[in-house]
Amino acid sequence: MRIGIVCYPSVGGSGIVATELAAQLARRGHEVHLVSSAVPFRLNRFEERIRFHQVETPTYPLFQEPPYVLTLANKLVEVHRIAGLDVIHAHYAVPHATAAYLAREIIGAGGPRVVTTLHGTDITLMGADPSFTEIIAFSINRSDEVTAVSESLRTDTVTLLPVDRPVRVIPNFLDCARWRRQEAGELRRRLAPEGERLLMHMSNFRRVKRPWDVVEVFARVARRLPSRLILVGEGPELAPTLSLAARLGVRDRVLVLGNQEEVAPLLSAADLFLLPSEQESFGLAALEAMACGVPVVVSRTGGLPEVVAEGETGFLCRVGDVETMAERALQILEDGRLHARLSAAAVEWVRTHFCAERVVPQYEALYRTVTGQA
Ligand code: GMT
Repeated sequence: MRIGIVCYPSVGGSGIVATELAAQLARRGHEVHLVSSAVPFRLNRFEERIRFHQVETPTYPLFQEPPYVLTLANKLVEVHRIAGLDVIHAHYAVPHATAAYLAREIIGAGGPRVVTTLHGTDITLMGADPSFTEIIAFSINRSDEVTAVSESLRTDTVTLLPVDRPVRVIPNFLDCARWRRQEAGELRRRLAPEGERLLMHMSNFRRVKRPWDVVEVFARVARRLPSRLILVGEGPELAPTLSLAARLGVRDRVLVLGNQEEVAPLLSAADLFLLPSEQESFGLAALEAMACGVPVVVSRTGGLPEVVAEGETGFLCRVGDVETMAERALQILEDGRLHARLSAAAVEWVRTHFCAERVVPQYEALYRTVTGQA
């Protein structure tokens, strides 16, 4: 099939999943056209059969807001005229499914079908904002098929918005050949020269991630165990988080790495992963950690209970309950047998449920259904 994939290029789970889906589809023989405003963050390997199309949005002094949704729709029509797309797969309802809808209308009969995957922010954060409700619901309702990355997000979508289309759940996935524990002895020696325990957090440091809780948990752990905290990613809450670390007296034990492309080696050196988010429709970072054999302590919110097996691959705690999170973290870090059990189960859990070979065929089946080839 000829599939157009539309996603955000920036660091974030939706762009990562869309890019990995593009790679997996290309390897299965499909022709993939990735459409975005810049080369997506993880499109860092050459893949035959993936072509990237950049959306340029010229600005004119008269118009204050760049009309991205229009230039994206225009680009999708252009790509269709060149490639004859069977499907446009939009990752996010707004603005991507909106632009895909416009493109389909412009192309008219015999044009591509629109599949929309919901990733969370558009529903749980923007969906509740009256400035967006109507356009999000419209863009979902006019899609030919709609998927959500977790059962929790599916429920939120149909509860919060006037959606009349069925929403199927297709979970996020990883290329398990790449996402696995790697030999990390040398890296560990550098990151934890005194044999300290390594805790890690990775996010875009937005308020929804509650990175201050990471530091609160770490400070409690560090009082009992020699340990270090590795922070991967960047965002508006990073500086206040580091100020808090300084106030709590642990700043010198926090290593700030910024955005990193290759995180599997880093994760392989870690003992524990923390994700104390307020909301997380899926929590791809926790999945990546578990794939590398790292037990996780996460908040019980959104789709995380579907991603983390409580007591088997990590622990789920109430949002903001840093005391319990710290207790759970210490329990895992102080008990070698528990750590080994959780670590092995985490790898197995991801392999059984979240590898590309299991999930990508679900998208292919959906494309066949939506184009009448089932
Ligand atoms: O919240 C983020 O980190 C970014 C956001 C995105 O657009 O990539 O993530 C959302 O989609 C990811 C991929 O499906 C999910 O793993 C994240 O849980 C989801 N974020 C939220 O729900 C807040």
